[in-house]
Parts: sequence; C-alpha cells; structure tokens
Amino acid sequence: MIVGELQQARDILRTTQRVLILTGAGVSAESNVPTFRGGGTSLVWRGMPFEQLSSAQMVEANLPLVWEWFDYRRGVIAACEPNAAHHAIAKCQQSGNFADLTLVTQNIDGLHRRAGSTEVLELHGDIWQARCRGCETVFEMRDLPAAQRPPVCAGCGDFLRPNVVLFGEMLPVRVLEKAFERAESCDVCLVVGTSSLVYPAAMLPEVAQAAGAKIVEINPEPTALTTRADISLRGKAGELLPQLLAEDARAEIS
Ligand code: BV8
Ligand code: ZN
Repeated sequence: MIVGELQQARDILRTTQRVLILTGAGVSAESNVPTFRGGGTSLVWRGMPFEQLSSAQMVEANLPLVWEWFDYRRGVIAACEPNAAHHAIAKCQQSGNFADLTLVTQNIDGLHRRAGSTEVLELHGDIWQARCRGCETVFEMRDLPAAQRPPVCAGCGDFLRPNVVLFGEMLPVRVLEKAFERAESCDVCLVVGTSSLVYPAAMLPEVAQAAGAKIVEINPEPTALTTRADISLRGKAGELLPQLLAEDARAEIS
C-alpha cells in the first residue's frame, strides 16, 4: 500500500463530520474468526458450502444441522477477542472525533460491541441469540452446545432458530432502513474487510457514493467494490484502521 494513499485517506477523513463504517468478516479475521471468502477460497464445513448451511432452506430442511453449524461457529467465536480494528473503531466513536459516526456490520460475532462500540447496526443479526419460529420471541443463547438441537421455546414450545439473517431471508427492516438513511447522508463511507458480494449490504457504499460520499476501502485484496472506491488501501484492518482513525494522526505521515 502506498503511504501517500493512507495520507490521502486521512486527509479525506480529517475534513469530514459524517462517516459510515461498513464492516464484514475481514474486520474479525485478525481475531481468528474465519472469513467466508478471500484468497480464492469459500468456507466449507462437513463438505457443504457455508451459503448452503446458512440458508432459509436449510432451516426448513434440517434445523438440527443448522444448530450444529452455529454451535460450531459459536465455539470458534467464543475463543476470539476483539482486535485492534474493533478497538480503533470503538475508540474513534468514543472520542467524538466525528459529529456523526455510524457503524454498520455484516458480522454476527458481536466483537464490535465487545470492543465497546455502541449503537452497532447489525444487519445480519447476532449469533449469541436465538429466535422462536412460532412466537418470534428472542432469547440470549449462551450455552455451548445448545442443550438440545433444536432448542425449544419456553413460551410456546415451538423450535428456536439462530437469530441471524440467512441467505434467502429478509434483513431486519428497521436496521436496514437506518443503515440506508445514514448511507445517504454520510460524507465518507469507510468499507472494511468485506468482499462486497452479499446484498443488500453491498448496496450501502453505492447509495453513499450516489449521494455524494467518498468511498475508502480497506482490504488486503481487491474486491467487487475496489474499482468504484475513491481510495482502496491494500492492507489489514488491524494495521490500517488504528493509523487511519487515530486522533493524533492528524500530522503528516512520515
Ligand atoms: C436477501 C449471517 C431477499 C449468516 C449472512 C438466491 C437465493 C436467495 C437470495 C439470493 C440468491 N442469490 C443472491 C441472493 C441474495 C443474497 C446474496 O447476496 N448472495 C450473494 C452471495 C450473491 N442475499 C441474501 O440472501 C440476503 N437476503 O436477499 O433476501 C429476499 C427478498 C424477499 C423475501 C425474502 C428474501 C441475506 C444475506 C445475508 C446472509 N447472511 N450472514 C452467517 O453468518 O452464517 S452473510 C455472510 O456473508 C456473513 O455475514 C458475511 O459477513 C457476509 C458477507 O461476507 P463478507 O463479510 O464480505 O465476508 P467475506 O468472507 O465474503 O469477505 C471477507 C473479506 O475480508 C475478503 O474480501 C478478504 O479479503 C477480507 N479480509 C481478510 N482478512 C482481512 C480482510 N480485510 C481486512 N483485514 C483483514 N485482516
Ligand atoms: Zn415461542
């Protein structure tokens, strides 16, 4: 990555008040949460591509297997800590550096909240929650593995499913509407650690740019967004975000 681009990105951020940060699985990569894609591979578990396991159709076809898949994921995530990227975003939010900083994530691992970020717009839900298929009640889901698969609703007796948005399912309407509203009013859309392939989340930078915002991307690899980005910083979130968002980083990069 060319140092000048980092300085350019910092100059863009220095002169803005309204930033929308969109994160994907790559922001948790340095916490050892496996990404879904990247390096030309796609996550497979028990011989099945993740998009098949994390799908509305699999909830209908084999809910116990969906619970096994999410218990496996929760087991991996339970051992992970927020990394420097999560902390840099949380610190920036707390510092009040920007009049309006909106954090939107595609991740379900909860690491932004554990790093201290608040008002996180979690587009795809929360792996630590379950939702009843019958009465829609949401429960915290901390026991690992689930006591029984699928767990049963204490209220109505129907089965619970992970409270996450699976492929083929609608995103939570209020969260999505708020994310689009903020995308339309931000001056900079900072896109970190996402292959920008999953919709409707991947529309957010496009909406921001159409409304006049600049797009800054952080990713070790080029993505579907790169050609559209004003600046695309080739590097890791845990290394670049602290430099990009640090308060005292207003000085020129040496
Ligand atoms: C919807 C929760 C419509 C679950 C996720 C056919 C049938 C049905 C729908 C579709 C279809 N074809 C297309 C669609 C639409 C589909 C879609 O977009 N598919 C894509 C694959 C083409 N979208 C949907 O289904 C959405 N719903 O459209 O509903 C509808 C309308 C009416 C009625 C009903 C329905 C729902 C999408 C949400 C799915 N759920 N997550 C789970 O986690 O198991 S999405 C899943 O992908 C994860 O959340 C993940 O975060 C997300 C996006 O991926 P990324 O975050 O970008 O992660 P990825 O691994 O891809 O990339 C990581 C990046 O990090 C890489 O670029 C890598 O280079 C980079 N990186 C690596 N290390 C680092 C790094 N970056 C920085 N630093 C590092 N150190
Ligand atoms: Zn119920």
